[in-house]
Amino acid sequence: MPNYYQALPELSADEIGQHQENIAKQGFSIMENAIDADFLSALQAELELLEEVRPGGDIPPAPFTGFHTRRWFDLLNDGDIWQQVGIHPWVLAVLSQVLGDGFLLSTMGTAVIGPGEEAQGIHCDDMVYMLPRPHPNLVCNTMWALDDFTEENGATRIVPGSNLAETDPEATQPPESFDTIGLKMPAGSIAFVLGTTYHGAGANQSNDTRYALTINYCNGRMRQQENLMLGVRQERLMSFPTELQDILGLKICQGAGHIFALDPREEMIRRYGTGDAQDPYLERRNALRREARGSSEQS
Ligand SMILES: O=C(O)CCC(=O)C(=O)O
Repeated sequence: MPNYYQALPELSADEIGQHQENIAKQGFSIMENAIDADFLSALQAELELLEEVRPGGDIPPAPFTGFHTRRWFDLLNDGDIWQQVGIHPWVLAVLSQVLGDGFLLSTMGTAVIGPGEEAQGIHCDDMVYMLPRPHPNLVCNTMWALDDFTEENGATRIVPGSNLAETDPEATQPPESFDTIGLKMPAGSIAFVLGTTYHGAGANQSNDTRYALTINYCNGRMRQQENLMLGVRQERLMSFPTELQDILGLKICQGAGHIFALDPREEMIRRYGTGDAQDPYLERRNALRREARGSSEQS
């Protein structure tokens, strides 16, 4: 597997500061040229593979998550490329300023939106924690544009400055009633969307599918949205890059996350060694997931 970040220049302190300021003031910030052409085509190929092994995505059609949208999760059990997705150097550099030391990867998903999909309800990604505002930054999502994001194909809708609102949006309010802008950006861009920012996927009124990833991070003291520590097969987890292990939770964050009061990795290495990158159970897990999807659609 090539290292897709080998040729990526470092973000300067000024660039990091600018993204931090944009995120604090308007709730979002866009980084163009963050994913190069080879990385984009490798990710496209991976999405095609997912369609083959788990057709239609991992969750059944539903109003909030969409009727023509394919969302795959548990991606760290899939191709090795997902390990790189979790640790984009520009993303990590900005997030360490936004979420603080010890932040975690919270959930990795796809948002592959087909033609005819209606606009998603406007929401905030940290509503999952149900904490009153204002509160410290708990969540920051990153939207990976694998295609150009346009007004027509469902670019994410954002309410600029809503990260400073005193309350979360009402779930019953129709998306059109919010004063949104489209997060227009060229393929290869990554946008930060703060957990308090009002947003939702736009309607896809084009004839093409909009391909995107949503890679979401949280403050190190919050529970991860996806059960990544249990979900990733432990032997495989121990073969991941240290940086990824750290943000999955294999690093103590201000006293939280220990095993036997020690860095969890010490005990994990004792139990599982330094890892086995091969995944004999992957096919079985994909078959089980297909079966579960099939029966949930029949019921
Ligand atoms: O796909 C998008 O543009 C936004 C996705 C989103 O906000 C979500 O799924 O919660």
